[in-house]
Amino acid sequence: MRFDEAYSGNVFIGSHSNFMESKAVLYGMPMDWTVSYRPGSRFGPTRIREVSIGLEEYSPYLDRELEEIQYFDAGDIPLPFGNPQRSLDMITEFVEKLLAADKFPLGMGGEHLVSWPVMKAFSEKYKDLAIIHMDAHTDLREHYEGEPLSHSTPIRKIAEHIGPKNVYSFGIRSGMKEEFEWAKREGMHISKFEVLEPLKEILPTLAGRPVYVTIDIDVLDPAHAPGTGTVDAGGITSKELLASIHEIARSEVNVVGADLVEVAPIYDVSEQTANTASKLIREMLLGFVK
Ligand SMILES: [Mn+2]
Repeated sequence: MRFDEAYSGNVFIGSHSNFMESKAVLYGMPMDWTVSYRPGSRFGPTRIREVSIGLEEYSPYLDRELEEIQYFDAGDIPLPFGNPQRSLDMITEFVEKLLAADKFPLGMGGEHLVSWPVMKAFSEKYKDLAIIHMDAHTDLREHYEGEPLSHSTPIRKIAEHIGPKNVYSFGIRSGMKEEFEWAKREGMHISKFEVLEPLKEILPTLAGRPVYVTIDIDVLDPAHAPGTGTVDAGGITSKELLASIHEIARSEVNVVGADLVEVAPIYDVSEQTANTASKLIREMLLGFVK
């Protein structure tokens, strides 16, 4: 499995050519085999890279350029179609190598289930890990129609693995009553509907801790990001999501890794979703990689 050779295909703008010299590694997890509604997120990473050509390498928000952080685009993990367990095992193996090499992993989904093996690998390296999760959906199901490997279960899995009190969800506006009740009973933080304001209150309590940030593009309102599998009205603006990333970047938390998932380009002929995602990836690189 490739992880340290220069990727010969389409790469994200400003990618450094040398793995060894790079602090951060961008990688794709093109999997959508367990989605409950519309598939298509397997094509997210490729399209996010392609449209990144339209971005500037400089961020006026952070006054920083991609050149300053030296990141390496490793391409996509070649996941086997229709085999979720084998796919998750391959993701685990890949991320463990990046963590062993002391790289900052920045992942692109794919459906949200891909974040589960990634967060689990981080929890083995960082004992005091906390999760910041932005999403329209709770993702706290134990299973979907009897299937525990589902894109509606990753947050439940990591919450049970590291303890629900270490997981902080923001922007949530959809889920079963039982999921919200489980979170409340277990002491897991859920901010309904809003992201930026509750984040400002929570971040100081996480100062100094290793934090993994997982962002589902559907935290955005469908008006801002229609290109996703499970759209849900009433979300935040892209301006608020950018401000939230910058709030985390400027805080005292130690961001150790992150991902952006569920971009499904085929549902958005304007390509606004992929273009927004590529800007979010740039800001995550510039904000989170120190
Ligand atoms: Mn999700």
